[in-house]
Amino acid sequence: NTGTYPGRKVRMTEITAPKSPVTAEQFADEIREQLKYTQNVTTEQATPADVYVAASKAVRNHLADSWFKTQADTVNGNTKAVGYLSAEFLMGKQLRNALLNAGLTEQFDKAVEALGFKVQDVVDAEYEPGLGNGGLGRLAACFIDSLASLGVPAFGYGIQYKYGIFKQEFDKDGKQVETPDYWLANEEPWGHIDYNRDQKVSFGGKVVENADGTKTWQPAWSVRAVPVDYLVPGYKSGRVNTLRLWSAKSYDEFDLLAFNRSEYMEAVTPQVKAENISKILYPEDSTKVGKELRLEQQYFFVSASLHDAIRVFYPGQDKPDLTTFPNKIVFQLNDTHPVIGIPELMRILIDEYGYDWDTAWSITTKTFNYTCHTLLPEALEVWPASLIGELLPRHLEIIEKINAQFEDELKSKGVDKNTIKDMAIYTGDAVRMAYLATYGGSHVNGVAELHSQLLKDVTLKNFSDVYPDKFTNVTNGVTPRRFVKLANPRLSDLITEGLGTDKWLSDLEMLKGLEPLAKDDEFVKKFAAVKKANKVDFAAYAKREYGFELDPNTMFNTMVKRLHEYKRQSLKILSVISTYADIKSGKVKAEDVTPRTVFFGAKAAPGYYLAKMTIQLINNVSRVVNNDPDVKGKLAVYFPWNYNVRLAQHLIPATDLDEQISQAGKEASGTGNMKFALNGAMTVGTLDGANVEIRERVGAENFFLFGMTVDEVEKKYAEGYNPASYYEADPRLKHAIDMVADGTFSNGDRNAYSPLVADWLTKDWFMTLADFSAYMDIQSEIEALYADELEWNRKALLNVANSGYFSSDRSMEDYLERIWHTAPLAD
Ligand code: H2P
Repeated sequence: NTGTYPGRKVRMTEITAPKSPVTAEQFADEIREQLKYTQNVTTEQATPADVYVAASKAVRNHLADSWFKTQADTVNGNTKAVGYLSAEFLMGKQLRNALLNAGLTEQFDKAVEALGFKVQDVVDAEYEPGLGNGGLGRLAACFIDSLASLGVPAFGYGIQYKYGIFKQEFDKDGKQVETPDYWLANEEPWGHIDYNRDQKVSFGGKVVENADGTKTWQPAWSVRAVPVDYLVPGYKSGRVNTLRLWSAKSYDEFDLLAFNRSEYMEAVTPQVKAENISKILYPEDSTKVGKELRLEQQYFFVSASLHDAIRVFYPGQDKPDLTTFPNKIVFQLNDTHPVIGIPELMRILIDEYGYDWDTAWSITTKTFNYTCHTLLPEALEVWPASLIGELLPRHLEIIEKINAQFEDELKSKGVDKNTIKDMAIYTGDAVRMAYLATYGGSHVNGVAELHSQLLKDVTLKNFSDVYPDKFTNVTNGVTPRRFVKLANPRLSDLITEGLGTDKWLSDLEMLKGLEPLAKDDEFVKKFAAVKKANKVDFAAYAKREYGFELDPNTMFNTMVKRLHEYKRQSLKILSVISTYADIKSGKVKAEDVTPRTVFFGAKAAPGYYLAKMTIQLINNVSRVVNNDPDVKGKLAVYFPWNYNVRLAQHLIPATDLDEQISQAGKEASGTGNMKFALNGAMTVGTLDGANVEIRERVGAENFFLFGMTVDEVEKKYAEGYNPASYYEADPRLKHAIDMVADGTFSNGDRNAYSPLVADWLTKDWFMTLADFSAYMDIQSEIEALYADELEWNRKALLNVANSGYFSSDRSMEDYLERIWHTAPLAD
């Protein structure tokens, strides 16, 4: 059923932010005051960075009353709150978003000018916090934005890493170099450290049995979890929620005895050990190193958050009735990272509050739900039991008991012995966190229809057979405030003009109203002009930030996402090489070439060898292609380093063609695909993740589909996949791979990429080679359409008109209805 959609299920609390809470003059005064009394500089002495801090604090002050009121209503109201437990929140810059939601954008712009500064300089002074790896962390940020905008009481709970995702640079050979991202080097005006709401989190030690049979955990060491609060202002909802990120501090700052013995390093060991916990965000794929620290991080933020929720909802109560806990707050486990929360809540209830096992279990299962974000088995965390035993001995006991209860339950349901063994949460050696989450919570969801189906059919099949009602789907979404309104003001204005209202920003399905305008050539031309102007803007940005010389008259073709083999950046770069060869050899006539600028943006996990080599290859293809006069004006390749939310906000609105080319059955959802469609890019993609739903909604004729389906992929694995046969069969592919192997992109060094080439020809687990021909073939279709500017833009506009479903507001409504069973606060 595509084409007709139910209207909003949850009505947004239409509290419009006061039209003009202050005038520009008043806001300028507020900035002056902040400069004077908190920054302690005069307006004359102030730098743009000072003004940025002062303005940010002034905006924060404007949101304070709504924040307090929301907190009070959250605790006192009878609406259940949502706790979103996530190891990552990739927030992006805060100032513009806060201004938008506080209704202060214009006042800010005018005030800054009046103070004698350039708006751009002030906004640029904000340093983006990189507290996430990619889509998973950015999704969490979109979700909390939507919850606040819907007026749903919610807490984001996570970690305030001192170092976010590494800063990416490229060396002279095009290799990725990682440097620490010390984002807190300068004053950070958004997070408020609340030392008085701290929590103690303990580790190690042993469990002793008391005379009455109860257990006492005697931990070996503890750290202090200090919350840093970020405001999460809703758009026109009058609500401001809280993102509470925990920072680890030591209880023993300093060992004075050791210091007095001149053992200066030893003296600070406990401090270093404690503070290491929130030191750095783990790159998702590095599974080998630092397992212990990663588990410490997970337990640290989850334990602090659960205790915090009890503090918030039962203020000042020594013996709260925690059987009501699931009526106060429902916790969403964002992937397996916070799943240790299940045994932790059991421990809190039993050991700290004296509940019996069955009561504790009933509370716990009602409290948690689990979202899975992957189909790659290696991304479902499995912890060595020995590690859990060492770090969290009481939790290991509880997990064992949960597992025993689970086995009994399966037996009583008639599940056979072997299946029970396959389903073990605790294998004796290891703990499978995804299984623990599935059994220990009420619902499990995937993040797109296809993904949720594959979870049921493959990844968690046994569980879905036994507990079919637990499984559901919630397709991901993105916030239109950041990714359309802030990122693409020109398009936003045009949409508002087309619809005659700006209400679409809180009811994105209204974009459907643009559909008839796709028949109006004048409107389509305006739409095309918006894209063109965005490309010109991006060219200026790329010149300023990266020194690139871009030609906005070429097609802008973009692939941005974490670097991973399954996402298949290799497929894109091989096709670029093939096109390069064809243009250079004259196989394609100059007049038949569609001039293109190809952009890559991607970070590779520091320990991921082939991903890093792919980056090196892309950079060197870029170097060779961009310096070759034979293809000048026809093909260019750019890899702006350090892809982040800020760059996304500039690049997405300027893109004509977006690449979503993962192997079918591997990308859980994708959210970049949604951002591009909403910003009027066409997509070339496989039938994978949310691509399937995007294509369904925008129409097959407005989407460039290619490649194998999930079933075809499975069949090929079963038959035995031989990548070399594809290399032999398609001369374009053979030529492209040969060029990588013969030193064309490594100054003649034939060994530079041999591991990559060997992998392609002998393994190619994600079947890049098998999809290459289909990918090349669809390019001619793409180019034919691009030649017809009006038609291209008509289709791109239809993408915008039919992508309203992909708002994270809609995702939140689905979670509310299918999983959380709660609603916005009453006014
Ligand atoms: C992951 C998945 C994406 C999904 C996203 C949010 C882990 O993000 O792979 O398919 O859209 O979570 O659910 P990413 O690959 O971008 O790190």
